[in-house]
Amino acid sequence: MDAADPRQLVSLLASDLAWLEDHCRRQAALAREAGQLRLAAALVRNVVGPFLDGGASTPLHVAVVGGAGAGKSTVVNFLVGAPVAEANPQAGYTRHPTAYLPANASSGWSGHLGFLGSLRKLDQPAPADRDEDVYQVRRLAGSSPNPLGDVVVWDCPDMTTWAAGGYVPRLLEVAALADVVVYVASDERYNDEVPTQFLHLLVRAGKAVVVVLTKMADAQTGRIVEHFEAEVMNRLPKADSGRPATPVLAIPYLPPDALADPTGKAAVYRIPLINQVMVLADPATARKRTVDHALQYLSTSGGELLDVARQDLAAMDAWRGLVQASRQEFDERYRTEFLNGEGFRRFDEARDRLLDLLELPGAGRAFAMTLFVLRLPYRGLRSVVEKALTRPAAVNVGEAQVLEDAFRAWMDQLRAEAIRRADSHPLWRHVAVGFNAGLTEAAGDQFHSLLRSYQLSSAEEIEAAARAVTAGLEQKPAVLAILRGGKLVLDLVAIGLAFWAGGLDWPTIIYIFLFVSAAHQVVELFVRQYVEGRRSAIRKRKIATVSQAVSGPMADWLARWPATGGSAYEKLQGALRRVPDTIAQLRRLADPRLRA
Ligand SMILES: Nc1nc2c(ncn2[C@@H]2O[C@H](COP(=O)(O)OP(=O)(O)OP(=O)(O)O)[C@@H](O)[C@H]2O)c(=O)[nH]1
Ligand SMILES: [Mg+2]
Repeated sequence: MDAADPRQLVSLLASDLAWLEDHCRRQAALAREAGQLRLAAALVRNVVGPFLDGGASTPLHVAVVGGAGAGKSTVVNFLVGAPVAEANPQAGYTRHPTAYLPANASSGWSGHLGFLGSLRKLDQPAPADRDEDVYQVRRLAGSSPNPLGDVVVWDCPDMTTWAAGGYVPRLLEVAALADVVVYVASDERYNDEVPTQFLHLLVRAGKAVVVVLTKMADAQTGRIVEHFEAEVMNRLPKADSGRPATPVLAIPYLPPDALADPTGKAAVYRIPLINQVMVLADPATARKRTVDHALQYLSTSGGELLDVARQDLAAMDAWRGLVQASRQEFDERYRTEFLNGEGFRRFDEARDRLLDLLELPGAGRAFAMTLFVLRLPYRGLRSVVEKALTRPAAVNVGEAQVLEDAFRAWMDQLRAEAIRRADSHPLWRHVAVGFNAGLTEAAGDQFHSLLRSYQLSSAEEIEAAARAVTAGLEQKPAVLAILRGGKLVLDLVAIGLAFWAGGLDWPTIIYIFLFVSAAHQVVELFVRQYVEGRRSAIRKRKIATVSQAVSGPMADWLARWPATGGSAYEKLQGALRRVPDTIAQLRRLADPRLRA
């Protein structure tokens, strides 16, 4: 997979992130996370993709961002050195990004696949308040050379709320593209929450940032910068060695004629700004830094980006947990309703066969028959007692029936629980709806196919286990001979004891009846014990087999169900699995070129 085409990797990662972003946008509480995912996807499409494609010749990009009416368009004019961007007293006037570039610079960079995502390039100039997913490229007419060189300066819409799904993504696309971000905040709103969060995000994403505070009274400049440093900058993630420090500049409230003449009357404010941007927009290093930081951000915050799926994963875990818990109830029901009442009569036959086997064959048969006759009174008496003591066995419901009933109860429980939790997370609703739309039938089909193969193997297994009770002995004549000999000795001892106790008198007859029966009873006890052991072993085997061959695979099937059939959860799982992997691959592809 390492040899994968970078373009494929870029579009795979971008589409996975886009899918996650879309998934977040459906949940109002995750608007900010959706913004982060958009920024990540835009870093991949606008920065990493062109770099891997060999886009070294593309110009540097400077994006001017900030809250509504902060003075972004005014700052753009300072940067390009002419009042070209429409500054407007109506806050939130600029609604789509506009790129300003020198008259004869190439704009071929905008043709890169996936560049600026869903934003369409306008062919004709349009007013800055056109509220659509578009961007425009305007060439500067002026002949005065810009000290910044061939940089592209972007005027952007504001980001006063993350939930402005319509135009915040337009801003994020350009912010991701930028090699330098100029963050503008006006004196009365420099502390606003959302723009500040946005600034944090940009710094964490490794962007080189210049802060410009605007519109304060001249005398207030120092105080406001200080306050901004304390309130906003100090809370930013600390700059590490690889990240440039963030300078903070101030442009006080200027008269309109100064605004209209950035290179003349406003030059005293423009020059420090240009200088700071020039330091960060060094053509030799800036692009590699942008790419390197983008990849670094993607690698280190990949996990955090995927955190947006935390609730979905928790809901999936809860579903799996429920399936497993109810599976145990299924097993338990099989045990109590079937196994505990099931006698496995084949083992009674096996016991009788085993007793029979211990009797002497051939010439000894007459002796065995004699003893059999001697035991008749005892046997008769015992069967009378047994009949009186044992209650008739309850009719045991067949195994298949018990399994069917337990399965139906299992499904009913899952369905009831899914309906009960339907409002807590979309996954439960998905399952609840599924139960009304084919899940019950599909689960039934799955269950019956598991049941069929289980039943085939199960019948054979019981038969084989019952046969094994005697088969082992039949194959070992020596052991059988020893056991038969033992039984013969026991019978002879019983007879001997009878003579010893009764002498040659009539009570001996009674003693013989008694002792021979007692001896047989002892043998029968051992045989019974042995066969019972076998019977309970098969019981254990049965529950293990049902669990392994029926309820286990069934539970797996059910647990997986929400993430199959092209559902959102299937895509979610796929995206979660792929994203870290794809980022790592892109990093490996980019690293040698970044170090070159
Ligand atoms: N007089 C004066 N007006 C200023 C100054 N800076 C900005 N403005 C005015 O404030 C208004 C907003 O400035 P813009 O540059 O349009 O602000 P923006 O951030 O681009 O605003 P949106 O695009 O609407 O979000 C405009 O009418 C500017 O002319 C200044 O220093 N002096
Ligand atoms: Mg504007």
